[in-house]
Amino acid sequence: MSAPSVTSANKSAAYDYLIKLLLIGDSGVGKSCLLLRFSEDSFTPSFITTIGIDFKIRTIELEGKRIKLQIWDTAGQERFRTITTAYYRGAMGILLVYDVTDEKSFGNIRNWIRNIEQHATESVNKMLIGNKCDLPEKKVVDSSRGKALADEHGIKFLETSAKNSINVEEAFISLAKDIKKRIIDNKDELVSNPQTNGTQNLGAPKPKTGGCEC
Ligand SMILES: Nc1nc2c(ncn2[C@@H]2O[C@H](COP(=O)(O)OP(=O)(O)OP(=O)(O)O)[C@@H](O)[C@H]2O)c(=O)[nH]1
Ligand SMILES: [Mg+2]
Repeated sequence: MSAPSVTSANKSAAYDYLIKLLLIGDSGVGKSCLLLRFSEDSFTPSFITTIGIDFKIRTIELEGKRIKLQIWDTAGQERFRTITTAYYRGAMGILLVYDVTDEKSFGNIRNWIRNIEQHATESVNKMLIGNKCDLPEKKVVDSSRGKALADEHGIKFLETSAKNSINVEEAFISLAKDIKKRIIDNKDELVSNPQTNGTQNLGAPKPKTGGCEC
């Protein structure tokens, strides 16, 4: 009988903090592709629309701490709205995604912001993402308009390409950094891993072990 190489206790101790992020925006803007690029560094040109909700995990290191990012990918389609809005409350950060080649998806960002105001916690960190910047010939939403909308709401803005891997790391990591700063300063909702030596337990629930420990 061979001994297990990694116990579940060891696995759960492999990070110091858990940060929960959420991707929202119209169907087809590239939310799932952004997440696939960030979590597995891959891209697929075929469109497989998300049914309800999905998530992926990636652990990063920030200032000497291992941060486990649990990233929830919502379906943009209207028919899943009840399911997807139920996930807003648990999010510490939200990426609002539009497609730079699709005017309507940009116009709808105001509706998505309203949804956040109604369903997320007030302090949630937000970031505006204009995806598909690898298609300059099809671009209809000028960068200055994205920047102006983000400034209006006091949030960060980046144009990305899941296809060509432009600014994808930057977007997720910049948002994670802002959340780490906000929550460690306020010492409220950040989920610390009680099995990691030397990490403050900030009083949040112990993360589950097994199943999705990647
Ligand atoms: N050119 C280009 N195409 C992209 C990019 N990101 C996504 N796409 C394409 O856009 C289509 C939709 O991408 P998805 O990631 O499935 O869109 P989504 O926002 O998750 O859509 P829903 O799950 O329906 O909400 C797919 O055909 C992708 O290949 C990008 O950065 N550049
Ligand atoms: Mg999707």
